[in-house]
Amino acid sequence: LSLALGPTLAGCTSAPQNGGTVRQLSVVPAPASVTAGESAAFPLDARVRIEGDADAAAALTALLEARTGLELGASASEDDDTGVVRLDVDKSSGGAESYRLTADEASVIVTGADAAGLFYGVQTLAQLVDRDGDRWVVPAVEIADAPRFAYRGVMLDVARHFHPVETVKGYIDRAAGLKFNVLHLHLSDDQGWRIQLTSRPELTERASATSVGGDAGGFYTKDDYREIVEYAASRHMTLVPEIDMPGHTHAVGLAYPELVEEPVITDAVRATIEAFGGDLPAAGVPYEGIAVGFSSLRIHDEATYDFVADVFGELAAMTPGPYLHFGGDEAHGTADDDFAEFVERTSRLISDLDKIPVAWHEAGSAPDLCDDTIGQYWGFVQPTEGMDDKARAFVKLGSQIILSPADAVYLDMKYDKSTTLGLSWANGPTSVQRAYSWEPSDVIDGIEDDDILGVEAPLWTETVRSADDIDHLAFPRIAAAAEAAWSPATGASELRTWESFRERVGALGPLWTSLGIAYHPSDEIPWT
Ligand code: TNX
Repeated sequence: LSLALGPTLAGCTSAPQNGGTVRQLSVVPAPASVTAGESAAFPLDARVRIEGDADAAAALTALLEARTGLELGASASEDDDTGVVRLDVDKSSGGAESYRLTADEASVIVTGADAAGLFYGVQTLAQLVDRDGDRWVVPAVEIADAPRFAYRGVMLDVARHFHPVETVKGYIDRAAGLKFNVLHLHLSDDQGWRIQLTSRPELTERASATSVGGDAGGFYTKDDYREIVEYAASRHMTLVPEIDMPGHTHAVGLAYPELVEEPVITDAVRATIEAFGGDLPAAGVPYEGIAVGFSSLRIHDEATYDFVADVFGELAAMTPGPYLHFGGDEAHGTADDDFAEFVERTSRLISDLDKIPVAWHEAGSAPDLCDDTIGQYWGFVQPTEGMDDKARAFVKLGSQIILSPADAVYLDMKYDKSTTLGLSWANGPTSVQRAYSWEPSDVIDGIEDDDILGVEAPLWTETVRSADDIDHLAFPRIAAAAEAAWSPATGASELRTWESFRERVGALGPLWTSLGIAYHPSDEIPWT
């Protein structure tokens, strides 16, 4: 059902067409510029021809078929006087990943400055498709769009619960549709090691069988990993593998007991076990609980650095993208000096492999960190406990940070008290409105757009077992993270308000349903 919602994007009004009515132009993340066109809408039917770039045409055909059931071009003929969708790359048309989209009653023209830009234009086009009476249309519009940040990431924790290749591919499609361009995989944690390495076969042989709560584990073979890398690349996403160190390494001890310290049972560990149940971690026994901060690699043993060199050396060779993430979070079982020594050596080792090291913000406390290390901030939107100082340290090195403020973009938080899945440690549950209502340049004093590589939304999986669980927690909040990463800053566009966002997201319900996305039908959103 189409609804007239009055004024549309950026102060424009789209005229009702042919007696029907058209909703506001519902593009998420909000484009840099949108102007409603004067003409009637472009009618979408089986006679429409798609011309130009073959990859983009295939992506668009699949999306339109899912959304409308129409097989475009099925009854087109060359001399037909019917509409054309034209998809091209033109390097001179704008900056990296940008595109332009013009729709009028005769044609839809999408021009990307590169293949990624064209792909994003296609995603926008799929969102614009609407029902007008008994026909499908693309409303007349002119869009010029480009990303605010170069790095727009989602993270999936495949260590707490293992998620098979098909689920990862599904998440890549979902994220790419919202113009994310990085998939960060959290490949190891206390509960399991999830990536096969030829240099260290014992890791997956001995430390991958279980997950949180006694659920089955699993791991990616080297072929699986290649398949994920290639699938991500086909959706213009770069894979960033994370091996978390020196904490979060209990599973390493199942394969190599000589590399890890005895578990350190802090008060926080006890408190988590009291709240959520489970056994105390014990050396050599798979850990199936959700406490953090009890494990550590041995810092003063060269065998540890042989291990680190093998792991990242092999990962570097398997990973075409520029980044290797070495964790560094919550190493409460490691003394401060030891932590600094470890992250300094590991960051340098990764840099010597010609990769860019990435670490959670705690690594910023090390005075001699390799100066190209990217820091990933997971503190709150209003920083506490000096976490902002640690984030600023990366910028002082001359590097940049990725923003993942936990109380806004951690997709594993509950929506409200009644949500069955998810955690709530990050300032209580995270409503969709709270997930939306933050501005990247306001999080850390002294850090501006140039210091921010991008925004990433992590999904930790202590409570997340299936693809539907992922969808339920991610959608719709992932769309808020997409908007923080891609769209103009709050205040720089009329679209960047909660009111506009909730209307635009609400109109995406039918598209998401047609793509099989099991989104949470939050009552904060006016779904249509
Ligand atoms: C914190 S914040 C973690 C993860 C947990 C997550 C659960 C950070 C870098 N680490 O180990 O899975 O909270 O929300």
